[in-house]
Amino acid sequence: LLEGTPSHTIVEHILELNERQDQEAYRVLIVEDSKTASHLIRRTLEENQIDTKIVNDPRQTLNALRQFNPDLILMDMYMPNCTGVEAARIIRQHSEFLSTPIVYLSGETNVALQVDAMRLGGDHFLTKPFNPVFLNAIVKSKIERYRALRRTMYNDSLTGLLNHSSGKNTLDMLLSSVAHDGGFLSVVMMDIDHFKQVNDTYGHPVGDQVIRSLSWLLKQRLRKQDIICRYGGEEFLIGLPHTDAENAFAIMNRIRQDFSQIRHPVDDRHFVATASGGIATYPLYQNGDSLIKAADEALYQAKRDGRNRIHA
Ligand code: GH3
Ligand code: MG
Ligand code: MG
Ligand code: MG
Ligand code: MG
Repeated sequence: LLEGTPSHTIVEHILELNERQDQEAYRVLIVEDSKTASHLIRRTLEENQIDTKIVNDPRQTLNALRQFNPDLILMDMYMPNCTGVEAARIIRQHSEFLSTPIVYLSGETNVALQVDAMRLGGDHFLTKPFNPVFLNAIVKSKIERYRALRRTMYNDSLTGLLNHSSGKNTLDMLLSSVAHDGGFLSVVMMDIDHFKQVNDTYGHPVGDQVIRSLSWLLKQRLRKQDIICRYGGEEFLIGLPHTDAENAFAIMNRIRQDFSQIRHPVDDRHFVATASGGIATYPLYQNGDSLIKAADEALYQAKRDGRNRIHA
């Protein structure tokens, strides 16, 4: 019923997971068959700096979700081809849209029917004619909570980077997209050297600061389409699409060098820390797990070779 081509790009997905979403304008998808009503809603939201996309044919909803990646869906109830409730049920069958807020905006005033609609995946019910101030307030508060929820689900709280599981999932998605287009994908495991000593000597909070400084450097140096994940305590998983082993080595070796130059302050003195990395590249390794395993083995080779180095 609502099928279409998947075109929500992987880069947008990573961007959104990479926490940089917070500076972006809120996005609302308006599913509404009436052109007049949808434009009135659009004007109301855009006056509040909310970006909108309108879908007049509800069968285009999934396509629009993938392309526009909204923070919230405003859903009409009665439309030709497909009702709002049917559209909501189909949206909820797709795990990536399981928690996207759906707010009904309908002329339906029968409470029993409103409750029915809410049982099938709705988050709120507003009636037409709507109060613009109230509509904006509901939309903004739902989106704030949705973004906060996503952050706690997908991002690490110390660094803001992808957490372990979202990093792995994103790597798998990136891998299928690279496999589809053809090309390389390099996976890097990077780990801070003798980090236990850093903690033991300077204390855990200073150790945290060292972890933050490496994550900051990675964010500064890598591209927006790259995956940067805090894989474990002082261990980072990095995915570099369309990058062969040689280029991955050059990029990561530069970052390694620059990290070793950072002065970490303690009281009126400072110390330096180093990190090691291992690289494995698709298509030599074919899936996420074997790439991670091979990158981990390369990392341990770098450690055995004396640390503060990248092993490709
Ligand atoms: P190697 O060079 O072989 O990697 O040695 P290492 O000491 O870094 O390795 P090891 O895995 O033995 O120690 C990692 C330490 O990182 C142990 C753990 O207490 C510490 N750690 C893990 N997570 C955090 C964190 O979030 N903050 C801080 N400050 N320390 C952490
Ligand atoms: Mg209608
Ligand atoms: Mg270790
Ligand atoms: Mg370590
Ligand atoms: Mg470690």
